Amino acid sequence: MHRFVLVCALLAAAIAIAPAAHSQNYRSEYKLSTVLPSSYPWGKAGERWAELVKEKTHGRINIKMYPGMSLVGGDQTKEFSALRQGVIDLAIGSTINWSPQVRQLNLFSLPFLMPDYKAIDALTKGEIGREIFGILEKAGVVPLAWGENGFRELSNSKGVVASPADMKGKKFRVVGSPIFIDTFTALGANPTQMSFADAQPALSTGAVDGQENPLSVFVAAKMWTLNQKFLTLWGYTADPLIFVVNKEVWESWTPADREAVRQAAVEAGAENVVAARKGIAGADMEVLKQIEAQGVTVTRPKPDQLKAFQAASKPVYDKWAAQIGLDLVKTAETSIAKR
Ligand code: X2X
Repeated sequence: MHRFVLVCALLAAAIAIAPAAHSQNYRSEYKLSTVLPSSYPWGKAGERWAELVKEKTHGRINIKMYPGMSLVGGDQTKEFSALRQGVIDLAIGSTINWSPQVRQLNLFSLPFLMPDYKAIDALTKGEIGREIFGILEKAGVVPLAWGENGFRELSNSKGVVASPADMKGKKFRVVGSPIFIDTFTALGANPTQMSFADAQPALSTGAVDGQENPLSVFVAAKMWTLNQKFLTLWGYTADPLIFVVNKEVWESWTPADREAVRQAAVEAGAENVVAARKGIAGADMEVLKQIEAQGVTVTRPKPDQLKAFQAASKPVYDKWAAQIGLDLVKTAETSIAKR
């Protein structure tokens, strides 16, 4: 009887001190990786996530943002591995930059898969969104929410690009998944892969003629100052962003704090999608007007010109659909058709 009372008392004491002991194990700072700083919607999303987490956990979880890939020596393609290894605690990453480790993320880089914003939403908010989160969990990270970098538009210093013939002989900086090398090669251009940090001096000196990035990035980087005077709105791919946490870090938090971090990611992600689309779609064309006011020639390929880009890149679509997984690609195509 005595022993039973003692055990009960010890258990009660253990339960009473458990949450306190747990949050004492929290680190004083958690490192959040992003490619772009807070002058871009992407970095702004990082700041918001940190701010909302601080608020919702009453300061128990303190996140510091490290933009510019400073935690991985500037190499965007190493972010996912660093996140898995715990060099990075949290990240808001582009599907493109994680594609070298998670081949299914190349889905979003299939040329001309997503014709409009509803198509992006049909993927991220539907069955594909859930499947991709399942794949990321299996890869050892905890995905929480979707954000957006955006439709990637083409710019260059040499002249108007309205059809694949105009791509010939032009050198383009492309991002870190090999599918981009394949696409630009199929379109007749000269692609070369480099980080975003290296792209800016390369454009400025003319080592490369052009690049592709969302308009929110084009504007915030003032790409017209990097000789980018010709812009083609072809919307050939779009990269969503994904909010994730390292698994061990996640498991070190109390269930209530995990929920707070998830909620904060969902809120910051929703705000991020709105910011990424602002001024480039629908009735509000403010960002495009700003770009044109800088003397940039904006070209909108006609339907038959878009078809020519699509036809030229079709072999790349088919090759990569097989690598991504035909079932996943079929599900995506069906979701988009039903949007
Ligand atoms: O490197 C790029 O072009 C950027 C900033 O868009 C990505 O990280 C995918």
